Amino acid sequence: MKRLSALIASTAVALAACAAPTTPAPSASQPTASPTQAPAASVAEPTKPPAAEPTTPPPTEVPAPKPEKLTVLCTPQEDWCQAMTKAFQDKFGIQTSYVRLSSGEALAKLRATKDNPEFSVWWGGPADTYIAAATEGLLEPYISPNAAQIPDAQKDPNGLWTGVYVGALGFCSNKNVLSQLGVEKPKSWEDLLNPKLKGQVAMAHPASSGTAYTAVWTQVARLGSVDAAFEYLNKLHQNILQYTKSGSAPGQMAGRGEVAVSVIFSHDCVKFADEGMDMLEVSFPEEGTGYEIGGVALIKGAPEPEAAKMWIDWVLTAEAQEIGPTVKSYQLPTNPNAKVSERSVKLSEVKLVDYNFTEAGKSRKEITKRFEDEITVAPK
Ligand code: S7P
Repeated sequence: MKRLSALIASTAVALAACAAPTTPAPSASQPTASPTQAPAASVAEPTKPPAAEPTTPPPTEVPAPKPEKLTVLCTPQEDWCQAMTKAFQDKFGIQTSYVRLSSGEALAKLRATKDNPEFSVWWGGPADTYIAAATEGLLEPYISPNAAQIPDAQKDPNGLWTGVYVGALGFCSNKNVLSQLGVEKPKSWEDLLNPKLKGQVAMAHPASSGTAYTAVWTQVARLGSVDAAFEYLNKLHQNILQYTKSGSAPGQMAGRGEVAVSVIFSHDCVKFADEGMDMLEVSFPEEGTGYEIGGVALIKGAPEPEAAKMWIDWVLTAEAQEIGPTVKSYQLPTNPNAKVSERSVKLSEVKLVDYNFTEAGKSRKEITKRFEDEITVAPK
């Protein structure tokens, strides 16, 4: 039998060598096209083997080599980035590293490195910044087979980004500071304009932070126009102590008592409270609040495209989406089969504005520039 196999192999090699140069290499599913050539099996094996003997399996395609490493552009909290990359590395044996950047910084990095990308996949951060990146041609479409499980409203139909979690924006206040100031916890956007809160409110800068951009677009959505949103933001500016770079940093400022109120994602407030800042409390504006769809996307020109696709496939699974709560990241999973933590704020329990992610994403550049030109420089 061994000799028969050797004969088959050598005959197949000889026939392949004779083939015209444009003919693709023969494979198991695609025999050589030349009608004048007898199929290799009938040349090498003129007689049928006895029924009882196993037949020689047809040659199979050589599997692609396993990817060795992956570099992730990671936008959520540092400890979640660590937990996710470690779990992926342990599961697939791919050496996985990450750099954590806020959404706007991530977008700036993708722009700056578009001719020679450093990262293969971007994970986390609100979808509007992914839409901004896609508009600039910085992302590569990839429809994961696992994206079928994700609701249509939480993914791009062309696979430019896919939702991995959702969460609502809220107010994260320090109960002690509020009581010292004699102010109730805020229940409306108008409450943030209370003169008693002068220098007592913090949020991030929308150019660097996806959280803050969500807060800005929320004003556009609830007030009906960009001009009306900027009128509100101008008034709010009077009470702002600081615009931070990272979206969640204002929650920690509130936790340390540096301000009374911060505008952050509600799940980040719950995380900080669970991590020991237990004087923090979440509230929501009665007019309605914005929310995020945290995304994942393949980066155009990714140096490790196969590993990046494996990452995307994996982060859409219930298993991967259940890692967040192990590090007190309580965003809601987009995979309906993933368990939801009791500590997660359910979107159905909060009044939401009609948040148009596509419009928000396409307007990002213009709105963040206007914020820089009109709000940050405005006198107090
Ligand atoms: O901390 C988790 C989280 O709030 O971080 C993302 C956030 O937008 C990234 O930070 P920046 O605001 O600094 O861009 C959110 O997607 C996520 O829920």
